[in-house]
Amino acid sequence: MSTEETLVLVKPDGVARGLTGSILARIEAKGYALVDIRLVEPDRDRLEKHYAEHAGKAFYEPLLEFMMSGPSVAIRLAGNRVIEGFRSLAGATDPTTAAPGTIRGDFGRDWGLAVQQNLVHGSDSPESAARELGIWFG
Ligand code: YYY
Ligand code: MG
Repeated sequence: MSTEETLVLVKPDGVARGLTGSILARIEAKGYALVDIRLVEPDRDRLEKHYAEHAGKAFYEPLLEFMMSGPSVAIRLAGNRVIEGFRSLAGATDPTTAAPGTIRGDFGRDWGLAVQQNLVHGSDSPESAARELGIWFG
């Protein structure tokens, strides 16, 4: 048993579409623990830190613009293997191909916009989780 923490974001599309409650319900039904939760309107500096690994990629600027388009809900989530487990709940990055039953597969699709609006973020490793929790809750 190794309890972990991860950073989950309900991205601006999820908040704007009124899906925060539905997404939280899935997280709670899975049995993960909400340690902290807040509504955040991140500035560019915070997002550059958060998405540093993607700097320079074609989707980077549209991604930052999208992430500044409205508030996100930041969640500090705890549980055994929660990093891997939330990524599994979220589904594949591309919401068109994300499996039905996942958050992205059930609620997301390709809206024909410059950025994939895929509703949620989840840290991808213990190192990413520690770094990202510092950025959003530090
Ligand atoms: O971890 P995850 O969110 O599933 O994907 P990443 O590869 O880390 O990309 C971060 C973020 O960037 C993704 O959620 C949507 C956006 N994105 C994009 O707009 N276009 C791509 N080709 C890849 C990623
Ligand atoms: Mg990622």
